[in-house]
Amino acid sequence: MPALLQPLHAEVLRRNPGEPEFHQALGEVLETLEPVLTARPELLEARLLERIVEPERQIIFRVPWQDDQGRIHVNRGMRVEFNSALGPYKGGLRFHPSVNLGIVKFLGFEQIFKNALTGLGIGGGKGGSDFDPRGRSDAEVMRFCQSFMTELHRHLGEHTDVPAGDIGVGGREIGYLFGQYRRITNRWEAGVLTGKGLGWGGSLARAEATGYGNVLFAAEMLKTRGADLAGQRVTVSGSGNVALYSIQKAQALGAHAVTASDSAGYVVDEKGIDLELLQQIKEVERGRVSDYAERRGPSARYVPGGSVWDVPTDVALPSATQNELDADAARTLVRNGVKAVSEGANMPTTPEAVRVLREAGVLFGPGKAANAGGVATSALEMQQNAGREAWSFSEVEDRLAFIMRDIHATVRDTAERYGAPGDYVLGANIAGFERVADAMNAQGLI
Ligand code: NDP
Ligand code: 2IT
Repeated sequence: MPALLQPLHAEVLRRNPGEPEFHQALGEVLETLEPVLTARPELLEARLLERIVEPERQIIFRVPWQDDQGRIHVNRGMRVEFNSALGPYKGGLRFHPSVNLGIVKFLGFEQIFKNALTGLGIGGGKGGSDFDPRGRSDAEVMRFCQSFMTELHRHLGEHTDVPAGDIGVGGREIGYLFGQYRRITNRWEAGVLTGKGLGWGGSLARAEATGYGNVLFAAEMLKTRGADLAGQRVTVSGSGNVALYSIQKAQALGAHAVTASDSAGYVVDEKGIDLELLQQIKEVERGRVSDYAERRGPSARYVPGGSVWDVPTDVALPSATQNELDADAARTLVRNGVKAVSEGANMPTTPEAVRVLREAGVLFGPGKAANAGGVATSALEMQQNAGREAWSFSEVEDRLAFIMRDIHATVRDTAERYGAPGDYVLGANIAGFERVADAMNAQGLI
């Protein structure tokens, strides 16, 4: 940590005890900001960073609900409204038993800079609950979502705070949440949530956008070294929204996507993942990657437990969860000749692993830049809702591709301008920070 930022760092740790993921996300950003604070003392003087690290508002609430047997459960709901200098708070909701305030804060903090990088006028926020949807019936998930929204609705609005999906929150959950918001408010306010169904205000290509965007980002990185994604071997972790559409786009661009995983294990399929089969199992049956291996035949091998990063690859796309790729995994990837790692998930690579990759000269795309296609397309959904329009798939996809190329160029140029060519982490953090800090500075002491 640069000496200049040590007091601030210590103060944030003191004020947010027991939140290791938030500390990690904060540390990763602070470590890269010295060059911009030195070059632009007005930002230091205005204590912009001290203000940005403190959420504008944090909401924590009780979510009582009844299961199918009539038993009563109580979960905790959260929304951290981190920064609205550039637009309404924007960011997903995560339903997973591991969710706590520190995790929501880390995600909300990352979201500020990610959303700034899209250039689309969205602030940063994140929310969720420690509710575990695994094994719950549709009726139980609906009752939970209705109870969750019964409290959260008063904090939302198309100009105030606009949630979307994240781990454990997909089209089904957004539907139940939207229905309850509409009942309570008596407003058909499409722009209050994104990731909606296509028949009622959703955008074509939103479901695909995060995975597609990350693959486009990886392709842009490879291009800077004269390489093409076509023909490369690609490994993907996870088997949810981001993973599935990363596999689809990688295959469409001529790469060989050979893995998927979940929290129980991974599958490696030397013939390439059969996406139709995996989608049927994951999206329709809500099954596991072990089911895929069973049904796919001899080309697929299921490895229970274990690390998907043991599989040799050219391009690795971690797309499951935070800290899933550690220093050992990074060393294995390097030993196997990996060329690029691009983060579909938020903070999947540990700081030590990032160092290992950087020292080995591996291209590394941080999630703030690489997975920004999802939230960017959420902003395009809001734009369509505001104009009561529905754009074609190719229109949305073309805009997404333009945005991803623009983010890549911005991040690269920023890294170069601040004396660290090729450092996408520094470039993304500084470019995002400057946009937010400049807006806050212009808006007075906020
Ligand atoms: P999904 O719920 O659709 O899928 C999550 C996947 O990750 C599942 O395969 C799940 O396996 C696995 N996973 C989740 N938690 C763990 C864990 N603790 N250990 C191992 N595996 C785990 O979520 P998404 O695909 O939407 O999100 C994946 C990542 O991408 C997250 O980091 C999210 O924040 C990030 N992201 C998502 C965006 C979006 O638009 N959806 C946008 C940008 C980033 P299992 O079923 O076994 O839990
Ligand atoms: O991490 C993320 O960027 C998301 N989960 C998507 C957020 C959004 O509002 O679309």
